[in-house]
Amino acid sequence: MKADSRIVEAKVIVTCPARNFVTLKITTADGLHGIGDGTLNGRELAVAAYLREHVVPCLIGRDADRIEDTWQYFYRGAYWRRGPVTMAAIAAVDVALWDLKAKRAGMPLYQLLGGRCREGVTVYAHAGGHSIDDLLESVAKHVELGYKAIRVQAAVPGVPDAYGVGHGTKPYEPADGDLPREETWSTPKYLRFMPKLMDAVRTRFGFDLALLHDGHHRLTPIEAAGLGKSLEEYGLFWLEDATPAENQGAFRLIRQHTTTPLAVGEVFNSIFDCQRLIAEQLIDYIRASVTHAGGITHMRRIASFADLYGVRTGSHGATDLSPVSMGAALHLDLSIPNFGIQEHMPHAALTEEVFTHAYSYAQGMMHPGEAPGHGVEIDETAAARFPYKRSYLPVCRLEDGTLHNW
Ligand code: EZ4
Ligand code: CO
Repeated sequence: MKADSRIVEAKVIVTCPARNFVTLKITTADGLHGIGDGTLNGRELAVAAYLREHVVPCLIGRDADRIEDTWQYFYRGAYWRRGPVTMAAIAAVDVALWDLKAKRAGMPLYQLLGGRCREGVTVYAHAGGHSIDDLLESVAKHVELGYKAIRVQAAVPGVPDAYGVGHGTKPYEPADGDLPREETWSTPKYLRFMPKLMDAVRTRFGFDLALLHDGHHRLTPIEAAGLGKSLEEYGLFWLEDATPAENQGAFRLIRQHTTTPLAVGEVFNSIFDCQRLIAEQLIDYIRASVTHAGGITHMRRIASFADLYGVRTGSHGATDLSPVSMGAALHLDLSIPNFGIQEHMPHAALTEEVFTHAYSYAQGMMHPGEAPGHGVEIDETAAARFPYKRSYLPVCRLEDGTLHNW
């Protein structure tokens, strides 16, 4: 059949197999299709409407082969630039087009991106516990599964809702409320507890295991500096989201006080969110993701820029990014020189009923597989069985009731 890359259909699929996902499926005149993820946790329908009402009409008739031009069309052409909704919508288009182009070329996406730079993608898993002992068991389970890098989070004595710990025996999955759940937080209790936690993990597992920790934006810069300092002897792989980064200069203060490596950026949507952080070498890992930062096209730009300053990538890979996002991320991770690590939070079994994927995990590493495109497909019949369900992330308050960063 003669190649005809004109876009004839673009469909937005919203489905909730264990959690909500927004998927864009683009079909070309010669019958090929590509899919992209546009999921924005807790604000899913805003992206779906943005795509349906404002993006899809402009896609019909465009040449799917013109990926960069299409990116520019939706970024510059919209006049209103950046923002999480816009950039997730652009990402959905961009990843679908890269998927299509790689399928058309008959190669896995990483080949189209320049080929592999390494054997596989080192990933880190989440361990969590209601106590230090509980956490140690969770770490042990992940070590058994072959993980070489593990994020450790545990309940903090005296704090009802520490970040990163599941409810009851359920795994940690924060978007669980029909309305936002309210959590309570105490920074002083957390800061006193953290060295004890890390000490217990190092005592049991030694120093070969890479340990990561997520502060989830809850500290001020000076508190973050203190935490980094108090954890130096435990040799963390990174301290994540130590403080919010709207003010990029805030990281200078942390940097001046500690050699604990810093990672930030899972909520970033543009290269301009990390321009200073990278150029002034205030961070070590940039956590932007394919879905939330404008797709493969924009993530490649961020990664290349970061490479100039010795900053490596460590993309967000939570379950609120769909398997499509994970597939795309793994192709990018494999093909860029300054890859650092990839977050891996396995999806629920129900999610995997709707999304099939060529990527796989073994012995602490993932590989995107050799299927043409990014290797992830959506089963639309299965997707239709799981209608959208409104769910919010929690909000966080200090003990005196002040609204804080979740
Ligand atoms: O809490 O994606 O590092 N991972 C994280 C995530 C976030 C969720 C929020 O939706 O911080 O687990
Ligand atoms: Co995080």
